[in-house]
Amino acid sequence: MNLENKKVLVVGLARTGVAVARFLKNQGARITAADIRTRDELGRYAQQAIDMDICLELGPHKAETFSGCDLIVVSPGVPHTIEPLEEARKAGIPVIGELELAARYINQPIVAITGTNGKTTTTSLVGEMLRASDLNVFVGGNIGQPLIDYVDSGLHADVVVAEISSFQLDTMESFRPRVGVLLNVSEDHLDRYDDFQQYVRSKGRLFENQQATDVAVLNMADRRIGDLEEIIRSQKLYFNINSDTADGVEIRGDELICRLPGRSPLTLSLANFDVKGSHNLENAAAASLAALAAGGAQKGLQRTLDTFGGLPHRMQHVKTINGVRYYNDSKATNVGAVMRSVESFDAPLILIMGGRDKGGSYARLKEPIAERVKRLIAMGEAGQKILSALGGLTDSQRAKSLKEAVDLAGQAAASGDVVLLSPACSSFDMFTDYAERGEAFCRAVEGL
Ligand code: UMA
Repeated sequence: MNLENKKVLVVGLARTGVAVARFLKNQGARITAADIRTRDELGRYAQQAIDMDICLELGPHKAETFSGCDLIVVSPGVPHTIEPLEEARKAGIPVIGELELAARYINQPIVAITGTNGKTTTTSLVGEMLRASDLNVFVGGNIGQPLIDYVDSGLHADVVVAEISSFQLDTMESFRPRVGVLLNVSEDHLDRYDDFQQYVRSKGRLFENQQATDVAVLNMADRRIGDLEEIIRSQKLYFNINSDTADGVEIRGDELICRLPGRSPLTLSLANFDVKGSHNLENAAAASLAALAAGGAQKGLQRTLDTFGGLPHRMQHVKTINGVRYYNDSKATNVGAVMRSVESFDAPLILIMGGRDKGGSYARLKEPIAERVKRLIAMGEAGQKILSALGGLTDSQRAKSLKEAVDLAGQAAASGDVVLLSPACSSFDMFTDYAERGEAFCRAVEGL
């Protein structure tokens, strides 16, 4: 792809947009970067673009800017259906996302991980397993560092491990992972998709360009994934298998039994795998399959399972105060994630939920809340909707801020209880992102 002197419009100027602009600049393209936010709102991103000496167009998008370029590269946070993009497509202008741009330049095998929940943990595990197998690995994508940074760096990893979101898949064309992992699909991002089916189809696009020599790692227990199977042409390996008739990984007690076609069965121990929740056993199983398929060695996988300590903001134990354990699960931004987290505890729970609603229903939480939650504290824009759906099932109350929610939880908790922040919502009504929300929770707990 020759970008020299091409007029390229970069839409969205946050982490992805800045990285794309930097790459395009190094390729000799003529760049305009457009973002609906103001310079003040964009902060350091606007400054980085100014330092690169590229043309900036901030505020409402202008149709003529979109129609007057050779190529448009969009960030994942920009809905691919906004009008100026639709108009540009009609005018024959190619519109691609950062993932597609990067994929066109990456010649190394890619292990791509998607799913509604567990992506970041699984991506980190695969990266660690391959590193512990003496491979040179780049880990990026939705996990934080855009893949285009890898391309721009000129580095040559043996394997690229990428966390991939549905938003990134919506704007791909030729992206073809050597190993694709689909962990699970449950309701999420219904503020961006017409319905759940559209979201599931978007996830299925991970396998769209795979060939018979590639590998698909799939969750056998997820019915929705079963619906996608017939469109997948690559070799299918399953986790959550419960018989030795399929190829893949069986979770048996604290062991993973891995059966890969043409290889002797191999056993990995989970005895020292210290990350809470049954969903994390699934993440470990999926990661092991993907790492083996990408050239990982048994020793490297085992060492990672023995030492992996989990990630911040995902079922992170913050502190125990007077026998009450406080957990930060700020990354649980949808109902499916909260269900798995709530089901991981046997102790009475005080659950803090809320933030910006994402358009789905909270009804699936009724049973676990009625069974396990002794008090529900709802906050943020979605607070009232959550209380209307779930408030009648247990003691419940509304908090004006996260700090107030933690104070109320601290007052209500008795020794042996667990206080869990697991919001089922995005953070954007009160914080920049889930990490800032999680840090605020930790500070509030420290202040108790
Ligand atoms: N914007 C426009 N026009 C629009 C809409 C938005 O200009 O019509 C602008 C916004 O004002 C904003 C920018 O576009 O400045 C949006 O950028 P972005 O949201 O893509 O932000 P990045 O910092 O580039 O972050 C993205 C991913 N964000 C999203 O998918 C929402 C990050 O995933 C990812 O880590 C990063 O690229 C690097 O690849 C975050 C995320 O929340 C963690 N992902 C979702 C999830 O995991 O559920 C999918």
